Amino acid sequence: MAHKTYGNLIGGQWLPAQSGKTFLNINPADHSDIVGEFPDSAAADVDLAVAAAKKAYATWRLVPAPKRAEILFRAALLLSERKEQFAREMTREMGKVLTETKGDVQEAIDEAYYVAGEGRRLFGITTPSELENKFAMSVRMPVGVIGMIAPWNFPMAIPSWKLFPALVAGNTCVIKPAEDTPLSTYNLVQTLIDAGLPPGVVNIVSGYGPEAGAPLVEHPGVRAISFTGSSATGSLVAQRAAATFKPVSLEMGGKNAMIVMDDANLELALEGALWGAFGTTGQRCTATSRILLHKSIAAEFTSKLVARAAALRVGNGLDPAVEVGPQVNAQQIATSTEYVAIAIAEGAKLLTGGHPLTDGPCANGTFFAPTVFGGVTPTMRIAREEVFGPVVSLIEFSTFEEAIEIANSVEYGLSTSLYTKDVNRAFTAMRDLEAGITYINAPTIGAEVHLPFGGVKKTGNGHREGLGSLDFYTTWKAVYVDSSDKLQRAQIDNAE
Ligand code: UN1
Repeated sequence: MAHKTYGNLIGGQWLPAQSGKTFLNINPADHSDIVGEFPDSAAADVDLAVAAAKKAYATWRLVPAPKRAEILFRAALLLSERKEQFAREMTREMGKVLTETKGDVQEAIDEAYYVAGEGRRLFGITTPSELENKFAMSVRMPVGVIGMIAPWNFPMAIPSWKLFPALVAGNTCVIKPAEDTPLSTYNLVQTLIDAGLPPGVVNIVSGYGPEAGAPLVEHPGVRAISFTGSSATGSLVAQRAAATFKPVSLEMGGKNAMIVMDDANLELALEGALWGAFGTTGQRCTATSRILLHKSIAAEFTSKLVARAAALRVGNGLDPAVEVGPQVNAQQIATSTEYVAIAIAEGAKLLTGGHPLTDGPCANGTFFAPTVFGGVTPTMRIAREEVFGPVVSLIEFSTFEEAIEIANSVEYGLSTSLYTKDVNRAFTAMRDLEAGITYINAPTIGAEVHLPFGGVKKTGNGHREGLGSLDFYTTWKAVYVDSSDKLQRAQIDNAE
């Protein structure tokens, strides 16, 4: 079947890249399936998109916030109607299984309902003035044009975490979707347009990081950047944005630990481990990539986990029997393969998997066998560095305190989890695990949109998506109204 060619969205028009260049979006489960052809954009396209966003900002910022929010409510309804179709297209471009891509679309729906409610809040604070007949208040103002760089692992949910709060607050946007998954951003934005979003309020520039992402970060017309991706790229983004003093929100890597205590419900922990480590083929920044096992349950847990991991059905995510889809591209397969070699060289014990899958249902794509390493020690690279694939490390410990110390010993701090029935330990872990997210008796994945999402250390730079995102997409303005009809001098006229 002939594939479809998509344009950039600039000021409401679908335009090819100025250079005429394109790239193909290919199904990672079946390389003969071309999902679409997208503009391979560069600085000239970014310039056009930023100009369109700037123009639209002049009127969008004046639309009352409750009216802006109504567009999001309508988009939520449309997304619900289109959920099945968008999920199928997302599985085709990204690979994860259909139940998960439906969850990804649902996360955008949840975000729309959550943040559209803010249209009638966006609360500021009024406070007494120190002077008579003077009124003091603080209001949230939009920031201006926001540049957004999105990852491929949550192709609709993560763009929605960025676009929706930015829009309700009155900003206009230029988004660069990941080159592996542009279609889901197109589907999301087309839905916003169908819900009534005016031209130019959201613009899409598709392409690669160095050619299309870097000019967006550096553009003087862009007031802030929201980025989700690797810590290595995030560091470049922050450094380049610093030259124009842009605020940057960074959501980056993780090396998320699940701690299983000796009193845990082991069957529950096992289910959680499989879902946390191999859901989304391990390609979540929240993926469970280290499982810390109390030594008294380690042998039993390990043998059960290995058996279950080896039995997972890997294949095309559109097949309802499949539990684990492909990795998104050959580069990710290369990274997983490289880390397997590193782990073996360090002395870790390969218990199952450890290689690409190239036969049967996996013959035409980029698949990797669910992989479990035992005998991992906390100092090994496989225990410290993000793989972003279906590879999990098992580490044994003797005491709860030691487990917390191991969990905290990495440079990342996104998500953590503890399986125990001991309420005292649960509360100690909630306090002492150095991470933006802690789960008790649940794996490290499964964040809900209305709680803060983000991490500490190398995972982030202090901003949060979900609860807290409006702090990034608005700027505070203090307003003083003096009704005294005379000059009143703060700090001076009322002083002793
Ligand atoms: C990610 O891990 O890259 O918490 C995002 C979760 C999802 C979002 C994950 N709701 O697992």
